[in-house]
Amino acid sequence: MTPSPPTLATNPSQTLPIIRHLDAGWTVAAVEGSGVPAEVRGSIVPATVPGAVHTDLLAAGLIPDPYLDSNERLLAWIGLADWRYTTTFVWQPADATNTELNFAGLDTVADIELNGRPVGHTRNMHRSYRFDVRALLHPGLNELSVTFRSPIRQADAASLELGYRPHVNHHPYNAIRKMACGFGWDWGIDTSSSGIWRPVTLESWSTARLSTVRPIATVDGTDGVITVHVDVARASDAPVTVAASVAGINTEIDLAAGESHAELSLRIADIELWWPRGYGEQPLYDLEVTLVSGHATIDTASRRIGFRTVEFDTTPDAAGTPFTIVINGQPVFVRGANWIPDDAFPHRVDRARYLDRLQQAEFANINLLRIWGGGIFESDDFYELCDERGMLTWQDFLLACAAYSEEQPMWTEMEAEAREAVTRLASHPSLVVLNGNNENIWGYEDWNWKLRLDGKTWGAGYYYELFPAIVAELAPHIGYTPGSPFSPAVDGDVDAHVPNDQAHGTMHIWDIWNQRDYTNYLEYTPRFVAEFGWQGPPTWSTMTESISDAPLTPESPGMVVHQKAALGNAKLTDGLLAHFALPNTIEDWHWAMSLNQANAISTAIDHLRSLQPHCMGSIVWQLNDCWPVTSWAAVDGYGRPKPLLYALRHAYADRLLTLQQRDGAFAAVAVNDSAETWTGTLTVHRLSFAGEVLAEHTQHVTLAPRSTATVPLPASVASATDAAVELLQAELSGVRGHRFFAEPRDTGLAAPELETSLQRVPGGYRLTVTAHGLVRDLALLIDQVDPAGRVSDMLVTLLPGEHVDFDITSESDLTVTDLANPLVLRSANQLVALG
Ligand code: BMA
Repeated sequence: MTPSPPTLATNPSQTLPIIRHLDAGWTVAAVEGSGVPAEVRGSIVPATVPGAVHTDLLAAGLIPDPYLDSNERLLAWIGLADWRYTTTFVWQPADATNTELNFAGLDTVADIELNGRPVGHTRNMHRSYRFDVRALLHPGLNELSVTFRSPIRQADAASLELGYRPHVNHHPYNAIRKMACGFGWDWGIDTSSSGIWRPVTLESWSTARLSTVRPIATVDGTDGVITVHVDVARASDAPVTVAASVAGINTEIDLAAGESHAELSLRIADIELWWPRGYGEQPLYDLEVTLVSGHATIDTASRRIGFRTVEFDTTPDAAGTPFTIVINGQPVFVRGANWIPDDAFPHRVDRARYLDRLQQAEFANINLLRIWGGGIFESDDFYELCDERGMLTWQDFLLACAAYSEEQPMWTEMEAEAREAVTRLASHPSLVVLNGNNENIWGYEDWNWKLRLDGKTWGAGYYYELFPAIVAELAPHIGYTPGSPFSPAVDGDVDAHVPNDQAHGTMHIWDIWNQRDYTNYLEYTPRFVAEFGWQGPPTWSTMTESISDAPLTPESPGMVVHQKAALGNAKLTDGLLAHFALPNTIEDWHWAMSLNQANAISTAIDHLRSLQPHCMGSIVWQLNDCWPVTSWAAVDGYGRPKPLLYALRHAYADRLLTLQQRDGAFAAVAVNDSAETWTGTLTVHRLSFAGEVLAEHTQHVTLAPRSTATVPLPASVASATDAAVELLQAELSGVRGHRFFAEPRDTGLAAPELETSLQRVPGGYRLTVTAHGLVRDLALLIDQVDPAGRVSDMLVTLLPGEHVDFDITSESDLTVTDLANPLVLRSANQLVALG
């Protein structure tokens, strides 16, 4: 089927640029690739723009869903083929003197032709490309084609041209400017896809147009100062005027013939500051920029800006070098999560999906998302939503876990993409950190890269020279750090301490999970942790919707395709055994690994928060997934919350009460990360599993806003008589913290005795669960009975006689029998009673 071409009318009387979306009528066909199967070879397939070849072939019924079973392997031929996208459109010459084709994103190595004549060649997914095509267009029907070269072959060829450099995973993603995780990652499907991943437009204009608009909003006393940097593309020497307005303040600058840059300055008195969520409001100001020729407005642009200051406090102290993000003079403890592309085919992530994911982050009390460097510079939709909601953002430059050539053509590509991204993102008040790379400095120093590089460049010029210079020039109001992790050098001596030094700057903790049990998080006393994580499977419904193995086991064929981490299953098992016995059914395995993931991360976060202000950041790896997979994520690849999301919600709550070892005994640590004072009587009970109070300590405590209090406990409370059947419970104005004296498998947790009652409420149900014995980490795995269902809480510990209400959002008909099913209503007790 060849769709009929759309007719594009032009309007000569219009003086604004005429922007036409070339999103219709596209087809795609394989043009080269010996592995292309017969049913695809020769087929002309309707294509979606923006899109990707995989999703086009899927929509045409020519391939199965790459996310299911072992289909990833079956579809490996796609990345080895060349693909041509073609469309036609009707065009008539208008008064406009200039007509340009604007590609917002091409993935990746592409040749563009218009009416059979070359327009351009592109090699960078992270840039946009604009071509003057006026001379190539003709009245009537025009044909546009974009031919993508196999990204695998292109990356391989480039790796030979540039010279081998170390990288993780199986393809040399560091030789080509394509989203690194698109070639597969330790949580990512290898699609090696191609496509027109962002919109294509045909833009006609005369005289001049706005080419970049970059507002820099700063704070001067109680005033806001905005400097708007505007670049104008010109078709003629006619004088033009650039005008800017915000909050009723206007200014303008005339540009004479030959001038193409304007810098407009506006001062607004008594501005309201933009604050991160949890610290205040997010007032945004509308900035309008217009380009005027004579009396006509010939172009406009708008941005929503906010006023905030950002500093990193890295002043050395007695313990080393902190890394504290300070917003408007207020130090912020970062309760963060790392963010990866939310779909392996990123064009599928629309604004509604970003919003859904951000709401889940907010549910988990997260205040910062770090956009990791193996993915993309996130979209305007993402950043606009973060601005509106006070979600701080940290954007990595797109270099991850690899060494990178600093020679041409790489240097020019890096510079071009960095300049474009920083220019685009500079207006967003949520963006507070720009970061040179993910783990490359660490890798260079500690992963034997120096030997393998044998003197070749590895990226230092980007992290220490190019990127900081670009940030200083284009976005001086955003902080810059050369890497994550990054331990700053003492007095410029780069050898003064090793990278990933917990006493200095940011660190990643990965020996826990890869080699050691999660209780070892407690050995660390870091200043800021930008990555740490623990794996768990996706939710049950996501796992079983995407994998149809029979029998389904952790190592059945589909399951191993959906476990990408090196020795992932062995690490899951090793990491479980200190806490629970390894179950023998897939249902119990799934619950045990999900719970262990949640417990590992709670252990880390409770500890890190109890160390503040020595430690001022915790960015968990990772919030989201890009397809259904066993991974470190809190939200799975189909958008469903894993138990970990609830653990984050508890551990990242404004007010946290936790029991930690201090000087060889348990102490209660209260963390008040709210703007209000927290005061009351702290009660700590040593309890038997039967609920008897064996010892008690009470103390009045007052915590100032953003402060921590440590209350040592007397030995009568802090030490158990029988560790197997006792626990500590701390309580302060309704906030609780629990600590068991022994690992679950070494305790006498009995099979859960639960009583349930169900009530219909608007939008769903309320399930009330009453415990007749101690129940640890009670969880309602709602997705097992309603894959679209959501529940208000999980991982609740109840003493005998206590109850909890689970509020369920669901449109399904559910019964109390469905919900009380022991495969749905889960607890740690079930895993102990097992073995
Ligand atoms: C770090 C991240 C990712 C990776 C994660 C889990 O290295 O930066 O590259 O997915 O660990 O291994």
